Amino acid sequence: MNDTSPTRAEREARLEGMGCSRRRTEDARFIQGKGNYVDDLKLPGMLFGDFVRSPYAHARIKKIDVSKAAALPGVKAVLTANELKPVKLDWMPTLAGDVQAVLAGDKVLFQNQEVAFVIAEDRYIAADAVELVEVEYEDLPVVIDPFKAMDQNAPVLREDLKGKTEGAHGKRKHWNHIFNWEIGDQGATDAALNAAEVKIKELISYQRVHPSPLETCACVASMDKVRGELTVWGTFQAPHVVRTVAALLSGITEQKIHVIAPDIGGGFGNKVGVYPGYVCSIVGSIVLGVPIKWVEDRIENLTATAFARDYHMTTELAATKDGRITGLKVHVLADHGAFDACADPSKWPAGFFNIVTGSYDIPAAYVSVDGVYTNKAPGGVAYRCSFRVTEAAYCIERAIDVLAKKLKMDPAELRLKNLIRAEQFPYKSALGWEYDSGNYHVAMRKAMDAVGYSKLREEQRQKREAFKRGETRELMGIGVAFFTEIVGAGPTKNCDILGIGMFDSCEIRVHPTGAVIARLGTKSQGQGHETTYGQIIATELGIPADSINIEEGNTDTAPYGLGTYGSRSTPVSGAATAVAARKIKAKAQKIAAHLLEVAEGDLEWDIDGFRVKGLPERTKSMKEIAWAAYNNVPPGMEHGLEAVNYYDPPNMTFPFGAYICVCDVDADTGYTKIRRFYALDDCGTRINPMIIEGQVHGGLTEAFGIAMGQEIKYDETGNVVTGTFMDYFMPTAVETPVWETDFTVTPSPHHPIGAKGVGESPNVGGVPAFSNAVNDAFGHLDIGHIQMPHDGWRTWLAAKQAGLHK
Ligand code: MCN
Ligand code: CUM
Repeated sequence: MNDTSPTRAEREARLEGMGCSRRRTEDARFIQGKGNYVDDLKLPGMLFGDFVRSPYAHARIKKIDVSKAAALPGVKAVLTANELKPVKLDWMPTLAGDVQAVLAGDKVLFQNQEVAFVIAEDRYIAADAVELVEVEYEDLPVVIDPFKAMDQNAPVLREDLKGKTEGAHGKRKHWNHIFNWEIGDQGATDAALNAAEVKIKELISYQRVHPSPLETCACVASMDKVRGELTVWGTFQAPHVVRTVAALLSGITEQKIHVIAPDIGGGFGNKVGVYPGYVCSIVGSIVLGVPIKWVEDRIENLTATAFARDYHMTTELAATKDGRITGLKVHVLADHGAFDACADPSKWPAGFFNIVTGSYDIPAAYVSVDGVYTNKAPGGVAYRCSFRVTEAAYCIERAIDVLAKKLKMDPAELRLKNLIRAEQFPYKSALGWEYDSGNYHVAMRKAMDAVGYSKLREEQRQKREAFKRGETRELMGIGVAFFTEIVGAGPTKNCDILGIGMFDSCEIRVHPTGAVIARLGTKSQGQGHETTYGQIIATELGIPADSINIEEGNTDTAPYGLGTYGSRSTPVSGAATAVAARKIKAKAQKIAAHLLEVAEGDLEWDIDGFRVKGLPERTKSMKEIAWAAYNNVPPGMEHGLEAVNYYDPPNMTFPFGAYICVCDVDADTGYTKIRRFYALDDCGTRINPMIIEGQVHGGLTEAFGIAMGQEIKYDETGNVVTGTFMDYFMPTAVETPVWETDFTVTPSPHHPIGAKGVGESPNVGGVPAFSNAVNDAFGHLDIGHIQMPHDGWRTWLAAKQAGLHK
């Protein structure tokens, strides 16, 4: 044997495959300012669009006069609902089965709703022209508080639905009611509550927040009238879905529509849906025959595009005296704003909120969700949400702490007592899910050991004594959260978007020199897909990740896919990638057998090629096989080396984690300092540990923002009072705590590489950990659940209510 030939370890390392903390390939362009975002696109003759928006939250439009705006030099067109009506585009369908006004015709229903679209030679002229559009409004009474939406004297918000007693998800009880969604066994749950030795009931609210990605939503629409083809570049998390919607709405046949999502500066769910800006740009381009760019500003993004949460969860738990949970009942009042524009899989009006039994073996559960209209911006699912799993995890994790307080039991102890045990997997939950795998007690104990949990409790006890003696004004809080996520939508049997099943896809081509291009139906917005999909292929095919290009976001070249959200890329497209690679490997094995003149069965895989069993020096590397695929294939075999897979997952994946937060609250100012934050995540097989850590850091920072300060707030007239980053809390490196990350590995048994998603986990588990910590600081005092966000004001108020101020 030649001693300069690489060792097996060296061959393995050269691949930079799964498990390797490979540096992000996309960062080479991002850190040099060489990314290619929508706003970087400059086309000849391109015009710019800008919206006239409503200052009112609810008002009748008496008159729109665009004459002054249209007369401004440089203005090319002004669209109102009247112009959109003839082409039936004044309304558009939402992903939730509702309709949404593209431009308001008779009425506006939320502040900053789109009323007219001005198209001009540049962005500044467009903005000036917006000021010249005269709209006469007659203001109407508003509904801001969702608890008053279904009052008998509540104003009718959606006149377009007047008299409709059936909505997209069944009966409507009131003119401002959208749907009721029920799941679980109400009888058994009520029986558990009636028989309970101990029970709690608490209204747990998760405030309205906004994902606010660094790059706002944007598009460029370009109609080529000669070829009859429409190209739309946009900040799309789901480009193929946009193409299908555009085809259905415009009547242009789908092959003549090209949707391209270039680099995206953060999506976080904000860029899943279709917005009026896209429709107006497309219509404008079709009418004028030139490209039209629309880029939102920050205020528009914060006040008019998809918000998140706004869930008000009345939660009841039943338990025995020694802390066995026997039942869970939740009623949710969901504030959807003016239109139900939630981006859930079609059959799930409340997303996967029925994961609300969490990580616990709860025998009986029942959930009922009522969605209502209010005079607020539409949206509903966005912001690292996993389709309402954030709300569900917050609900159960707060409720567990409330119960622990009532039982005078340690909250970690109560969790350990009720966590699903390893031997119960696959575990069927009372609300219908089959959890694929988990080892919860191991994770929980590892987390508690890592932070020195019992020592922390002892320190807290001493600090409380010191507080009583007047030696400190600080309250120490310890927040525990154990979450179970549900990601990987989804099995097409119960998940679709507008009727298209939620499979996903990967097409891999191996070129003669052994280099690869792989194309996928998902779309990275910062998650590092170009790096990590390459790692899956590297391991599966024994080709160095550096020789593999990953391409996403072009509907002309990528196989049809449903896009990136709900942390589905790894569970669905990651699986498609592995399966496509395995198809190639199967063909490669036949070619290798032909080249080595042995039977296929005599070969075994070895890192980067095949070798003859028992004769390890007789090998064919994948590189050699790739060359042969183009000139020397077995008789009867087609040339080439490529495969495509459309993967329909048999089940969701269920990542989980144990988070612990330690904080100190200043009783006099309400200021909360996060002293420590420990996050243990289990996402099954880890593809790139460094990227996972980055995902967790980012998600925890967003969780910190939400728990400690974010809220999209309206005053009683429906005026948004948090429309800028001066008023909407955006944590910077200054406030953000230091994160300690950790992991366990429990592979998914049904996923080809055992991987589960992780992108949203830190937000799902992070928020309850922060909130439990702040609430726990007051754990020894006679004060109920403190609502989020835990800004200084609310926490100060809690201290005051607890009698801590003189
Ligand atoms: N990963 C891994 N091993 C695993 C699981 C994931 O190495 N076992 C890697 C993946 O290869 C991928 C990343 O972690 O590079 C995230 O994968 P996954 O959990 O599958 O999530 P998605 O790629 O589908 O991303 C969506 C998710 C969502 S829904 C939101 S919201 C969110 C999030 O990702 N938006 C983000 N993280 C974000 N990160 C950035 N930078 N920007 C956003 O907009
Ligand atoms: Cu819900 S935010 Mo992500 O699914 O894009």
